Amino acid sequence: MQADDAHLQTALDRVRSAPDLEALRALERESRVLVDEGFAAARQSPPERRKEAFQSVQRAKEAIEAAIRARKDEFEAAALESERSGAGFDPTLPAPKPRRGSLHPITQVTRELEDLFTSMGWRVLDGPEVELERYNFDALNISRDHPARDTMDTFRCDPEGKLVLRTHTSPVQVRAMERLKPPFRAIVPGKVFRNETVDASHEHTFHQMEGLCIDRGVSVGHLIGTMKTLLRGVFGRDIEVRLRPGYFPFVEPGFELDARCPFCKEGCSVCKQSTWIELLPCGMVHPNVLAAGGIDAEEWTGFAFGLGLSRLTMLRYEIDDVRLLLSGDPRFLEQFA
Ligand code: FA5
Repeated sequence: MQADDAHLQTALDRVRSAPDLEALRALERESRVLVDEGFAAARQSPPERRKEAFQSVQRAKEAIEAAIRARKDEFEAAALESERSGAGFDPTLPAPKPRRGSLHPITQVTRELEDLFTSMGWRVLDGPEVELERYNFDALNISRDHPARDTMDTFRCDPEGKLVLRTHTSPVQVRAMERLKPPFRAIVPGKVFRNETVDASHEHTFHQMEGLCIDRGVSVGHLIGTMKTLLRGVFGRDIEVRLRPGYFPFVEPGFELDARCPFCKEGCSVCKQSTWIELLPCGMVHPNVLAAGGIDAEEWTGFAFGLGLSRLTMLRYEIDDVRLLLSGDPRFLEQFA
């Protein structure tokens, strides 16, 4: 093919009148073959005419490419115009179904517990996730040299270590005492953070729910009764509990509360064949903590508990790896829709 060739004119006419994009693509392939043939013929021409022959094919090639580009632009403009004008749009077609999200299993358990506790006259409180060291440790009677304060366990937010990512929901105990007049009862669901080595049962970021009841004459009996009500709410039936001694500087006496395994009678993998599940630490509020919250320990007493919400959610839905909870994996989350 050459620029002055009648072939070129025909090719250009065909490109300009191509009926659609598909036909244009076929013409594009065809013209490439013709151009290649044109260059091959130019190579064979006598030396004195060769340069001119090459230039002529090159001009033809450029003319065809420009015509193809222009025709493509016309098709694109027409497609856009038809889309804008609404042609081909059928308003009677059903709309695509929106994908519905669902509540995260931890949120579901949290809301159930909030309903349960508010029905018993408890209030729901919140507290900061970035916490002052004073509330996270000092006001809770946790000594300066306690190992929990170590950076191995606690994420610190400033070089002086005055700000930490709260390691538990217990700091809200003291914040609540400062804000509310006794008697009061409150739960505090929320996220906590620990510099942990992560495995199937330990996360660096997990959920707890603090409980705090301050009144006159509060006893361990009130604590046990409240915990049994909590378990009945979560598992839908009465579940036996037992207390073992446990040490936390902010309660005295302190306990670990175990619940009878809700899944078996003789022992299973969830309860590690013991028929008991370690559920939550709890105890009677230490007088030093009441004092730190500005409450007269001579007049007022209280109990507190620190429920591992992530662990309870795992128990409730038989989830075997805590890391799934905050993985954000839709395949996991879709199961709770
Ligand atoms: C505490 O955090 C105390 N503040 C609880 C408390 C409150 C005691 C009030 C007395 C009175 P502990 O470190 O044991 O305690 O954590 C409480 C619960 O959080 C544990 O029983 C467990 O269920 C859960 N938990 C602890 N570490 C992790 C972790 N790395 N990943 C997931 N859950 C965890």
